[in-house]
Amino acid sequence: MTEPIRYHLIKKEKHTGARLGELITPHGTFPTPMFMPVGTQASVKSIAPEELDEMGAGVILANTYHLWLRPGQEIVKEAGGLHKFMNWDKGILTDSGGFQVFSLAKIRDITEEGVHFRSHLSGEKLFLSPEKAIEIENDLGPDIMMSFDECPPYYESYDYVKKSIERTSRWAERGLKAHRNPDTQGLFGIVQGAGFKDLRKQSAAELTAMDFPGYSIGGLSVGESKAEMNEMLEFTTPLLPETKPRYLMGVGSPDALIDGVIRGIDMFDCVLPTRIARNGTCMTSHGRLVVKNAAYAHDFGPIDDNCDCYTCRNFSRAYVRHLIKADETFGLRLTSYHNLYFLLHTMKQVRQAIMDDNLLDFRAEFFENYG
Ligand code: PRF
Ligand code: ZN
Repeated sequence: MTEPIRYHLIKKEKHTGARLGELITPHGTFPTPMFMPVGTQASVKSIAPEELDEMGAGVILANTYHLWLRPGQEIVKEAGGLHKFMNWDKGILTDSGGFQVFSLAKIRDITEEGVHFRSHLSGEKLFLSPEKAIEIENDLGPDIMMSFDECPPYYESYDYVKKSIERTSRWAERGLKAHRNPDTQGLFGIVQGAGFKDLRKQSAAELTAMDFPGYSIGGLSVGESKAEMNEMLEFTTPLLPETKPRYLMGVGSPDALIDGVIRGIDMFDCVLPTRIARNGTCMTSHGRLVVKNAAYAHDFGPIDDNCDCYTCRNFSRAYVRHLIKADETFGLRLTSYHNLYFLLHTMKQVRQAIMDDNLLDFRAEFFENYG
């Protein structure tokens, strides 16, 4: 079998667990560590594919759950798959829907077979199983697909989490069997285990035995402290094979990205940069800036004086603030563009710091400025 997804480790940073590498996919190669912008409904909200390309996003994320409900995977398949449907010819990764069902849908019943729930759109009764999630992901056609998992709350009981990870392992196995395109789409396993190290270890052992082309770490950034997340990462990444990519799901604050990279993570995704952008908040080299605030009404400088993105090169804080206050959609386009550019650019600096073996110095300087 030819592996659709290959990870190439270029070098390890001297003083940390950070890895510089690249991920080779059927739709191009992207450098790692990488942040993946989220395009839940086959669109990174307000940003065109051409713009994602120019800011250096080699891979984006879409959601099985949302696209299954609307427009339905049959329509995406009829279009020739997600890449053609949305006119994006670089990497695409889809989440399996499990996490979205748990966070969005109502009245759910988790059984060995799968999850019963009601659509958050229509209220209709639906059922998602490992086989169904994989069938939808096969139809959507991303380069990387996620296994169907359960993400238990971080402070759930030991007994529940143990049952949950064992079921997630059985679901991963069922997903592997149901996967129809293993030569063109890489399926990742998802390590769970909440805050229990021995369960994280068991989950990693069961999943790595199934030999996935990549591994995600799920169940983090769900309400625990940053220190707890970092401790769990430090424990978990060494349990994963060196030769495969490691993806930390749903993490997107710049400080957490850097701390994840230091602990051996290669890929991240999060709605954070685009979500806060729509609400008038920017990530900058001096920390978060609420450009919507009255303080910027007369400020004709750029959002971030260290940023050379389209927004910062051409528009002032006062103008962007005005657009957002006036509900002009161009305003949220400008802040979304800047925030994505900022994270992608930060990751580029992180890769350079790994190359130069000075990631800890980079971290210290970044944290001092970011606050
Ligand atoms: N599982 C899946 N998707 C996810 C998560 C998870 O645990 C998280 C947790 N941070 C975000 N997205 N399938
Ligand atoms: Zn900018």
